[in-house]
Amino acid sequence: PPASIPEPQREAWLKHQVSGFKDKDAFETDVVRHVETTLARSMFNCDESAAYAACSLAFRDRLVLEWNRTQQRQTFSDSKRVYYLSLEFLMGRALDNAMLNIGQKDVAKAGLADLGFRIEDVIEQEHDAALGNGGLGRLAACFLDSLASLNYPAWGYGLRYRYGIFKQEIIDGYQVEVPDYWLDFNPWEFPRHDVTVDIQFYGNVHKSTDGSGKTVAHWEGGETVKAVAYDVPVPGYATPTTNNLRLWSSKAASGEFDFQKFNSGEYESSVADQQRAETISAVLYPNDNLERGKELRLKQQYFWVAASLYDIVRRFKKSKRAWKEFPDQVAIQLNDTHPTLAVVELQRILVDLEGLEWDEAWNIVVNTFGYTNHTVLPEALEKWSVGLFQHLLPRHLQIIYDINLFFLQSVERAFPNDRDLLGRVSIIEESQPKMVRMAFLAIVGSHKVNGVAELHSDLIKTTIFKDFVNIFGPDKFTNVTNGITPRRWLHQANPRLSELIKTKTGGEDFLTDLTLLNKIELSVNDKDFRKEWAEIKLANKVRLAKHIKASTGVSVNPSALFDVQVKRIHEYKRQQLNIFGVIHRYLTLKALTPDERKKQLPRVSIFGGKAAPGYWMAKQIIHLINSVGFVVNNDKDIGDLLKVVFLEDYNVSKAEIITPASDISEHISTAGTEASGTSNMKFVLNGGLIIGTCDGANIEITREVGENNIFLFGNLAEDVEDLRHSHTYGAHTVDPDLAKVFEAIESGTFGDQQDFAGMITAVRDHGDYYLVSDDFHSYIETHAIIDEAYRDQEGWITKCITSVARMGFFSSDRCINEYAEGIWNIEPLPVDKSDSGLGKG
Ligand code: Z2T
Repeated sequence: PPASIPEPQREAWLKHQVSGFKDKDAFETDVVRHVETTLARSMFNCDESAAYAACSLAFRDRLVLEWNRTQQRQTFSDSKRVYYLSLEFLMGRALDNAMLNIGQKDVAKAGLADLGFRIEDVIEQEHDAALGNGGLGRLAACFLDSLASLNYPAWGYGLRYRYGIFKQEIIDGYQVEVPDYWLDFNPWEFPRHDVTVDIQFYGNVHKSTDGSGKTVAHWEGGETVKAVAYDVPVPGYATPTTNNLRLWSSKAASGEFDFQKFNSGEYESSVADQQRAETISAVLYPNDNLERGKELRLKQQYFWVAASLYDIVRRFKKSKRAWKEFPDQVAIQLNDTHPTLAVVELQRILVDLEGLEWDEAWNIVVNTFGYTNHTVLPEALEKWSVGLFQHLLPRHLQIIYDINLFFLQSVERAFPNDRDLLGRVSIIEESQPKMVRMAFLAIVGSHKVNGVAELHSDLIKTTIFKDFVNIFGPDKFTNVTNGITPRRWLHQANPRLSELIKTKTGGEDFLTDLTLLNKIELSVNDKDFRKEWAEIKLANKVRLAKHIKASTGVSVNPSALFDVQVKRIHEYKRQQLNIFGVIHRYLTLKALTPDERKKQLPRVSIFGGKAAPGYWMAKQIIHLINSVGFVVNNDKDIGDLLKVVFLEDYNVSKAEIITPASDISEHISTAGTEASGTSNMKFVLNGGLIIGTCDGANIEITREVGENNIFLFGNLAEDVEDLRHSHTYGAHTVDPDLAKVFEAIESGTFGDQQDFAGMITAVRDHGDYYLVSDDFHSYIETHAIIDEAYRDQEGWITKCITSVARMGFFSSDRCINEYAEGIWNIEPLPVDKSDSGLGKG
């Protein structure tokens, strides 16, 4: 039972309760105290990293107060909570976000200045929390920000990886991976050594009959690993609500190591047990849109899911409600299929451990879960071999077989004599070896399935999940178009633009109601506004130019057109199309006379992104970009007309510098392959235009900003299949301009042509699966149109302002409200802001 302070002593508690910083003095007091006591240093030994540590601890003290209050409020109100299960949370830095969300960055800025520090330098000391690969993980982080900002009772559940996504170094033009050890000093997590769960693996199932003749399954033996909770506070913007992100860390069940083994001389094996346990949460799998079926990955998934469900069920049981009320108290969202075992685990808890009847339990399960699909790429759809399941999770395999049996029986009743259909929708794929199809399990175990942009949601209904739409009816399938948090991606990343917008929208309300952005369209012809707008973009480009110089040594002209493609490197995202286009531009410039060259528009092509360590083609693309940069950037004929840079180690904090500095960004996936994309939204929100295919959220961005304000090109999703077919069975000729690009590469212009042979043969000889050649002409033409549009600076600024004004739809707040209403059935928990211990400024 929780220990409560008796009434007579509570007055003393209230008197000393922590609150927001009254003023910068109060802030400084705390910083100095943390430097001198917590860190045991002094003013003679306080560098920027110590200032960061102390400043973070000072803010953390404030967060914790509201965090505790929020948890109390949510518990007492007994309201329904949503649990967002995600194997990835790409949080980035926490300090700047905490200062802005609490509304006390100004206080910190002034206070740090008094103490001898620039706030920007202090913020930069923080190591990104990079527990994710790309879009899926960053989406989870934006959702946490919106959930807290909108006062929804919500928890995130994830894994506390010791190593997040690797750090990328570029050495001689090649990617080199370096481990990302980020936990050296992390003030944002709170270990809860008292919150642990024992997780079982392997073993056997044995069945017995109870008194009433009912069969009961017992999962016995095997090995046990301990899950330890680490909690991270998630502050909302301009609200006291501070939600919780709970990350699980694995540890040997026996504690440090097994003393019995140790004492009996089995020292090595006792240490080995400990290491094997810790391996589970040791490292994030670095693949984006690819699943390789590794045992350790399945172990991670079960470890995290089982610990989270135990926690959720434990919390529910405290309420003493009937089991059938579980879905009225609990909504669980599956971020892709990674947590799908939760469906099976909850059924196991209810049937095996709590003794519910199968049907009653299953009803609870289905009403609890929602499943979000993030991709249609077949190589990314999770499948696990039945053999691996049998070995690692024998009881879960039995339950999956039962779920499948009852499901197929219901399909058989509704669609008699359709054997093909049964084979197509079976959760077990009858292949060699047999496989468990996790997406099908997630669909059957959830009451709603959603895609992440309109086109994507339509595609899943007509392709990979078509049969399920027939079986369950269309209402089970829905769309929730992704969004991004305007706090981090506008206010934090682009403070000057945020300030300017504030002057036209009447205050900061646009940061919590992004549709208010539409007010700036009234000022599109306001001279001063436009001038200020252009100055801000230039200042952001100057800042990026400095970063480029410092990190690559390349000087770029800030008034050139900045053309940016930063995202994970993947053939479907087509960085190869971009770099082939750059080579085409280079060859075109070279062929001009010096006089003609002078009339050309200067450009900087900026790339960034990580390749999965085992993705050979993606690494070749990185190498080609760097090789082209080396030649082009040192070509005296070219000068400032074209620069090509590859920015090392693209991550959330780099994105905060890059995004506000782009004129054009590239979102050029083969139509139908990018589920949504979210950086497209970030770039437009920051006053950049985009070149893109009719894919993912580009389509809805076009609908919102208008066709005149976006540069679309390329084939449509509906034509992709036929085009691929014609490559294989028709006469496939490479686009003539692209052929010239290949010639240049093959003649050694960018170094040893052997290094890039794979990229060329993929297009020329192996069916050009991603339609690089089919889209090349349209791509080049569209870039020429962009050059012309950019020459008209006034017209360009009009496009940018108009676009930003129309981006309100893409706030993750809108998106979270749609989930809350359409899928989770949860309500915000209102808070009295004056009741909070924090100020607002
Ligand atoms: C990922 O980042 C995405 C999808 C995945 O499917 C896996 C990963 Cl790691 C399993 C991305 C999509 O590619 C992107 O289009 C989308 O915007 C993002 O998820 C968030 O929905």
